[in-house]
Order: sequence, then C-alpha cells, then structure tokens
Amino acid sequence: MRIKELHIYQYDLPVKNGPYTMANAQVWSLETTLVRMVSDTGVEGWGETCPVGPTYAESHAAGARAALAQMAPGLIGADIAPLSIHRAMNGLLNGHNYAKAAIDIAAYDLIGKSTGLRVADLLGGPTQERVPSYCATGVGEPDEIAKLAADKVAEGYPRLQIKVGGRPVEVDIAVLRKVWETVGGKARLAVDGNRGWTTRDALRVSRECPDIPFIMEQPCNTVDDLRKIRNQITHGLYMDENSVDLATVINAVGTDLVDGFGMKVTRIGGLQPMSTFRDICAARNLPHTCDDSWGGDVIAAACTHIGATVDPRRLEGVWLAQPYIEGHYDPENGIQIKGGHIDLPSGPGLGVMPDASLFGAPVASF
Ligand code: 0XW
Ligand code: MG
Repeated sequence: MRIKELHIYQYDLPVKNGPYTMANAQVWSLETTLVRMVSDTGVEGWGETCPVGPTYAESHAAGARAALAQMAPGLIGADIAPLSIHRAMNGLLNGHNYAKAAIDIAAYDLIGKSTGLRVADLLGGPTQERVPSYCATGVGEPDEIAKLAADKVAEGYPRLQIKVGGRPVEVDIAVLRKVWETVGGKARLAVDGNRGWTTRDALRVSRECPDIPFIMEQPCNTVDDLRKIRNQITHGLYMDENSVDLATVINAVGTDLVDGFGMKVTRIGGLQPMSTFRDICAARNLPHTCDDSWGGDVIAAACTHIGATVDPRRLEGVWLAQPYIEGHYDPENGIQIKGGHIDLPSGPGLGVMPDASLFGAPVASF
C-alpha cells in the first residue's frame, strides 16, 4: 500500500479548569496537529502530535505543521509500512521526531484498518485489555495537592505523579510530606521536576525525604545533571524530557544512568521507535510509562495501544490529557480514563474514527 493523500489539520484543545502547570510551563490551551493519511487502496488512517506548549520540550505546534508540510510532498507514493515510512521521512528531514510521529501513527492506524487488526496486535500483541493510568497533579500548594492526591486514589488511580519545580524547593518538600501523610502506601509515587530543579535542589529533596519511596522523574535539565546526582540520591531516577531518541535511551540504559523512563510516543518519533524503546527496556527490566505530552483521542489511542503491549510489571501507566479536554473526536469510541484505568479500544487500527468535520478545512493537503 502506498500513500495517496496527506491532509494536515490544526485544532484547539482548551484546558478544562486550566491552567495546567509544570515547572517550566503554564498552559491554558493547546494547538494540536492531526494528519489524515489516505492510501492508494482508499483506506484512511489518523495521526496526531500536540506539544504541551513551546517550553516543555524542543517542540512547538507551528513547528509540527511546518515539518509535516516539508515532508509531505516527498511522502506521496511512499510505501506505508512503518519502517519504510521512517526511512522515507529521514531522507526528507533531519530530526523533528515529534512531527514524524503523526505520520507513523497514521500509518499504523491505516494498516490496522486495512487488515482488521488492532494497533496493539501490529505492535506485537497486547498483554492486557485494560491498562493503568496515572494522575499528574500540576504544581500546587501542599493542602491542595494532598487533597487532589486523596481524591485520585479514591477514584482508583494506582499511581500519582506530583509536579514540582520552578519555585523554592522548601515548598516542594512540604508538598511531598503532605501527600505522603495523606496517601502514603496507597498509590505509587513519582515526583516530576520537569527539568526545573538544580542538582542542589534534587540532592536536598532526596536527603530530606529518605522515608518517602518516590521515583524522581527528570528532576534537572540535562543528561549531565542526571549523571551528577545519580550516585548521590537514594531515590530511583527516571528520565523523561532528555530521552529524545533511541541513541540517548541506549546510552542511558547501557550506562545505568536511570531506573526507568517517562516516555512520550511523539518525542521518540512514533509507535515504531516506541516499540523498539519498549524492547530495550524489557531487555534490562526497566519500567516506563507510555504517554504523550498532550493531545486528543488519536494520540490517546496510540498511547493506550503501545501501553497494552508492555509487560504489566514494567508498565508504570498511560497518561492521557483526556480529563483536561471537553468532548471527543469520536463521540462513540473516544478514549477515557475510568477508575484510573483505560480500556483498550476494540475496533481495528487505533479503534477511533475521528469526525473530520470537527477540525474544519485542512491547513494543508498533498
Ligand atoms: C504528565 N505528562 C505525561 C503530561 C505532561 O504534558 C507532561 C508529562 C510529563 O510527565 O512530563
Ligand atoms: Mg515527566
């Protein structure tokens, strides 16, 4: 099968009860980019990529559309098999994994819809039909975050990710203490600095909270910072924002820099590289999430399908933006978190069929 048409759409996703806060970003509304791929056999597949603002990672919404428009003319007529598509994309544009991911996801959806197979089957087969999610709290005050943590544990979330950073570290420590007093032992905990702590802050938190069994996720900005704190902290260390490609992941795994990853499907370039990432982690028994930074039903379905193929002992959860978004692209089969878990869609491909009329006219068609 070959690509006959590519259509690029832009769509706004306002943050419900916004803003959503992280150490380096406060976002009220996100611009998502959708790709509709049509094959020479007349089958359609959807992809999506949605940076969570321009400061979270080296990605931004207009950049995704520009990169897609740069590649699209050269992709018409290309073989839809995922590895072939990546070879074709890499011959047209260096880097820009987060844009390439939208094409990769559309290809998997299209192949699944053509063959009647679910994307999780194409990725090697699901290990479970319902995957755990986790709640990311946002950066807030101790009482507020402790209450949210209690509510989310009561809802059934097996894991909480407490956002910290971008303010005096004493406040972060107070939040962690209060959360531990409130829900200690009832859910697994990650503390996500989103690159916002200095190494000094990270060392202090680990020294002052030795009794709280949390994972420290991307506490500081660079790989060198992580290397500097690695042997001085007693908490497990996960890499998120720094794991920009497979080469970085291999290096981090091979040098024992980390105990696991917060991983984004789009950052690494889509489901094909994400499945390689999954297998590298399996080889060293490293846990990880299967997330994305933001996005609607298409990206949510992609994360759920790959998450379902991970050994449950290593799956830290699938994070979705769905609780922060009104409505669905597919009102019937939209992806939802219920009781802190997500059902794997049952239909072919991604199992969602977006209503294209929602997105208006494509911003570019090839
Ligand atoms: C919680 N997330 C998966 C969603 C936000 O966009 C950021 C991210 C993270 O872990 O950094
Ligand atoms: Mg993170």
